[in-house]
Amino acid sequence: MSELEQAVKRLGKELGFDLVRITSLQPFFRDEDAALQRIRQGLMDGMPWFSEERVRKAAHPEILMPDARSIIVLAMSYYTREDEEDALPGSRGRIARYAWGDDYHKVMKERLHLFVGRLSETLDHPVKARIFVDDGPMLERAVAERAGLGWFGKNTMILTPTHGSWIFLGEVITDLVLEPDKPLLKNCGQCTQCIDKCPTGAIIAPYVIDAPRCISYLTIEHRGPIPRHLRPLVGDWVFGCDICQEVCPVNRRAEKGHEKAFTKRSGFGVLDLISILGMSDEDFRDRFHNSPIKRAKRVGLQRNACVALGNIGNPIAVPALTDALKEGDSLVRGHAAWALGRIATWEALLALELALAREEDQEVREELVFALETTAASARSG
Ligand code: B12
Ligand code: SF4
Ligand code: SF4
Repeated sequence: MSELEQAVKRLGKELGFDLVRITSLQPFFRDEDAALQRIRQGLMDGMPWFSEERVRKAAHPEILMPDARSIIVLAMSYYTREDEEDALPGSRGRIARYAWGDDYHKVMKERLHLFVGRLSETLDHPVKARIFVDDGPMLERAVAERAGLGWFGKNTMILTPTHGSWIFLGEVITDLVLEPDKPLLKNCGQCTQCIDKCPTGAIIAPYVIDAPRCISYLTIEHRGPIPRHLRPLVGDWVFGCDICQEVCPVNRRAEKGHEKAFTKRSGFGVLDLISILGMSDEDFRDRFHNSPIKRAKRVGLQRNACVALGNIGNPIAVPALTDALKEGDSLVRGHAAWALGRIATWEALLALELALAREEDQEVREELVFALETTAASARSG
């Protein structure tokens, strides 16, 4: 490694990145084929922005910046300290760890701009660069794998020897001529923990996710109703899912991260779902300002809260769900009906009957009828 690569890596570390590696602009043929195949097989359905055109650009990074010579890939750990949680027992919804702190897009992008600026100062000439953090045509995990930052786990996460998979990735495409690092020759061996423990069976083969079945997709990206057959499998997750990372043995020895922006905000590890149901748009904006959770939007998070409350099954949630059935948006009313049907106390059934008498939206009526019919059927069989 020459002085230039050493300077690049030193600077990245000084700015708080935990891992810094380099790769070339060679095309990513295997990943291009895999991604195109996923799209064609419907495994990326619901994310129209993940298009064939985007994959082609991403797999041939020279298109992104014609005079580029290298890609620097930088990672930051978000595996930070955990605190006690204070949500009410019986109404706790889980948030994926990556969303416990500030929005990583902003934090990483600002830091990467600083990195490029400092690099130009250090080298005493302007460095040409384009920056990516989960927001453009870049196959970020393929880049990280080839740069030797980590290896592909069977859950499709990049696993790093030091920080496990609890990392965010960012890339700088640059005109600097840098010596590429070598890929790590590691893999998961015989382990299949993530595949076995995924509640929805979304990891349909090693290195292949059926995104429309993944709880992370369902609770963050998906708009509209959550397919009914998947709702019971979502458990108490209301934003993202960490199961295939929590069960991963590589993550058991992961070092903690140091980035303050990613430390958990108070009440963000688990959310109190009853208070979520009563939120206005303004409350939502205030509470989730500069948080990844804002991506779900108020209605999406309330929909998710209903599903989780239905799965938790605690009658403590019945009054809040009954209010949501009266006052929520139609998407929320439909999911509140489903949740009340699962809880199925007499108060819940009464709320469903009363709602059916006044509800005009056809889809919500259908949810109400379904909830009442399934509770009646289970009462008969019980
Ligand atoms: C779309 C997307 C999603 C979708 C689809 C997930 C998916 N697997 O594609 C959804 C919404 C479900 C999602 C969920 C999550 N995501 Co996401 N997501 C992305 C995004 C924007 C694109 C990913 C992509 O290109 N998918 C296309 C498919 C085809 O790629 P792939 O699944 O990685 O599969 C590769 C392998 O199969 C490989 N391959 C093919 N054949 C073979 C054979 C062998 C032997 C091997 C080893 C590999 C291999 O080729 C494929 C292409 O590279 C990236 C950011 C980016 N621009 O890259 C973030 C990104 C991947 N997500 C990230 C995170 C943190 C998550 C979540 C953990 C969030 C959460 N806690 O809820 C979950 C994890 C779910 C999971 N197990 O993947 C991080 C991952 C960091 C890491 N350590 O890997 C990224 C990189 C964002 C970032 N900048 O940090 N995500
Ligand atoms: S994030 Fe959850 S649902 Fe998605 S693949 Fe991993 S374990 Fe399965
Ligand atoms: S759980 Fe096992 S198979 Fe899955 S990513 Fe981790 S090491 Fe690989």
